Amino acid sequence: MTVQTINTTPFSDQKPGTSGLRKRVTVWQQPNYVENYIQAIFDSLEGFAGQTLVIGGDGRFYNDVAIQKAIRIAAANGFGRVLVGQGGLLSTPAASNIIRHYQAFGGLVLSASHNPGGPDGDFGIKYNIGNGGPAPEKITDAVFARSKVIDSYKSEDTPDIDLGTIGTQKVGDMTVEVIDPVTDYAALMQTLFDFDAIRALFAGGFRMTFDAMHAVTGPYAHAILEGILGAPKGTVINGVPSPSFNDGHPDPNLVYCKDMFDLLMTEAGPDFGAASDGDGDRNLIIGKNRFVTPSDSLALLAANAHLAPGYKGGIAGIARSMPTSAAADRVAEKLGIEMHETPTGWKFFGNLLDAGRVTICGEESAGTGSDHVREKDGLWAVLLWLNILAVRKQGVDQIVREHWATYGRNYYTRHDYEEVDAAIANALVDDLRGRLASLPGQVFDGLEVAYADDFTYHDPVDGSTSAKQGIRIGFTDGSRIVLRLSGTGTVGATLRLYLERYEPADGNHDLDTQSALQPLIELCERLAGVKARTQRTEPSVIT
Ligand code: VG1
Ligand code: CO
Repeated sequence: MTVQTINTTPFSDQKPGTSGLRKRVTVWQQPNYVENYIQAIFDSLEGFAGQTLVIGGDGRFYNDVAIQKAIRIAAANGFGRVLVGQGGLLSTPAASNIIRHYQAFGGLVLSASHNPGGPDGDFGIKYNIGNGGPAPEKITDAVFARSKVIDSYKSEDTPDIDLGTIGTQKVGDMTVEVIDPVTDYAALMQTLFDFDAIRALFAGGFRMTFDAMHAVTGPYAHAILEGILGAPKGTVINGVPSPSFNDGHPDPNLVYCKDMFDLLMTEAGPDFGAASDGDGDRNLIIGKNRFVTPSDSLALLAANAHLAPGYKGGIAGIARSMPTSAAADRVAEKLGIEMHETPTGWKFFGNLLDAGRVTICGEESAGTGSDHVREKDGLWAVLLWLNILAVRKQGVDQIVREHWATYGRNYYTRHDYEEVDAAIANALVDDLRGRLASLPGQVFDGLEVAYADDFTYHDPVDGSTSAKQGIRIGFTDGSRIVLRLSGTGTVGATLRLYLERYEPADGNHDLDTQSALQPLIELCERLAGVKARTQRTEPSVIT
């Protein structure tokens, strides 16, 4: 077996977005596209000779092909060992755990997360560093720069390795270990949560449905919920990973999990419903007659985390992405702990977690996690909810209501306009940005603008700065409009509008969310003109 150096020409579009490089499968299938990108990653790193690389993905179409390429390139570049999940599977949080647990140099996480898969769907590759978290911008910028000038890549000339059998194989001088994707993750969960209490909850007749959406969490949920915790067979639905997600859209929201939501709104349905996305890092939480918004879930988990053994000493601080509602801020204030607002994307939480300044992090996009790994973690959120339900012996609805009665309620919604013409979307954002300075002090329908800016993040740990992270328009009553462009889409541009209004602890917590936010939705249209400029009559998705 020999190392080959193969000439290539660069691609101009390998710029990592919010979470790695995501493209249509057909883009990845271009000759050398995968190879160039992986070599550009390795060229941007130093000191990995003889070290361990973790590789795994969500099992979507092209996962197997890309993994074989990644192994050959890793061997040729001098990695000493690759740890890869059996069948090429590792959920994103499990991959983060494996990197940390085995002190790997880093990892390649192959996923396009909640985007549809299959030959006409999306695929993605993300590099994670030794702390288990997504590479910071310093590295992703270097990868993009390298990808634009790359002229060769290295690959070991070797047949495909067998990903189906657990055990050790050799590729050139490198060892490849195929490991069980679930074992280490399940062991970690047992250190954090009171499994006896959750087992007793299920034994007492508590019923839940977990929708794995034909994606990577199936094996994890089967093993942990139905296996270790004794939930009845059938608790996990759509639990066999499929390369096309059964032609579905593995995004756990009220659009794609509508059937489960409807079931939870009936007396005959289960007590608790949950779901996770393609790569297992997102979570959807629904109680009987109560959908919990991700922003509220973050606040609730932070307020109740001490009920789980892993957090019984209390939490050091909370971080949320900028567009996430301020519900968690009120919890941090009450607990007297640090609160941080970061740009969208989990990579911005890594430094705060490493420095021990925050324990729990979350995003409005159904991502919640803690310092146990450096990714958001769908099943972790579900298990923490189960632990809290088991200890408090109350239903989700009651817990949510008590929370609002203590902290007030942040009515919150996100309106997405997908596949918008990129030129129109960019012009819209640029125009609004140009008018921001004139907004503070102006009053619109009784709402006075308190501040208007384009969010710039100053990382308090490493001093780095990230500018242009989304437009925020805040009002004196605590309401807020946020507008930003998605960094994970693969076709055209996606405009996200985030709307929030605070209702105090003694206020009305029973309004319909869309009606409660209607004045802000109208004001947003007046200020930004999204519908007018995109010629759309309504958002593609409302969450
Ligand atoms: C979206 C979400 C963001 C999340 C990212 C990756 O990014 O808004 O909160 O971190 O997806 O999640 P954007 O740039 O499209 O808004 V995942 O589960 O797709 O890895
Ligand atoms: Co995801």
